[in-house]
Amino acid sequence: MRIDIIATIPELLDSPFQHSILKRASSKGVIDVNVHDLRKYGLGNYNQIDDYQYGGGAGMVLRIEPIFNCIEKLKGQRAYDEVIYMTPDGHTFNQKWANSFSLKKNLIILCGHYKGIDQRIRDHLVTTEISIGDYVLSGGELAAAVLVDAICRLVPGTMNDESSALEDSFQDGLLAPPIYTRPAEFNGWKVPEILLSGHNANIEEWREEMAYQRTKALRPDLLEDE
Ligand code: 6GU
Repeated sequence: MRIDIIATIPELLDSPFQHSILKRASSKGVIDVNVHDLRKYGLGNYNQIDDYQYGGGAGMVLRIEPIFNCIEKLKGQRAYDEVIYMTPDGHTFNQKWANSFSLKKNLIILCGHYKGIDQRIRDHLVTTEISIGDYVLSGGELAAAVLVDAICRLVPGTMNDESSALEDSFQDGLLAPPIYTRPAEFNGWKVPEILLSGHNANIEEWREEMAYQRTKALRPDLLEDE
């Protein structure tokens, strides 16, 4: 899988992609993440990427040409499944979106900044608009890092323990059950007896029940959704 991220502050993505799962994924060659600095496609001597809005109003708007040129260049090199625009007014990202994107081959993720981007980019170049929640970030880069992390860990070959992605909260529509490690007792706080029993079938049943109870208590909306 290849992901091309178009960013106005590419430095914001350095740290996330040099660590953890994403680093492992790219060093294994399973996932190839490329960050493109929009300013390299800027106009004139000052590499201008933004401008005042027509009709007045505070805040600068990203211009069409640099984004168009960057996307066209990429599209000239390979076919893309999606051009995703990160924006607070997009579809709210969740595990279903992550699953669906993880099945794609080539993705472009466009990060906005300032007031936003010229609407014509959204109308003609973007295929899907995604938000990571109901709050406003100053740019799309951190949101893109969240998206890429959630997607990458679903691509086979990126996780050490393949089955663990399947056991995540949300993957089956439920929150994950509680987990424990040694010691079996600390400060008088005990690990549930059943986990020490060695009865795998009973343990599995207990985990399913706990996942259900937790979901019912903390996120009843997940049970109503289906
Ligand atoms: Cl994708 N972008 C920005 N700027 N703010 C957000 C967001 C995205 N998702 C939630 N807030």
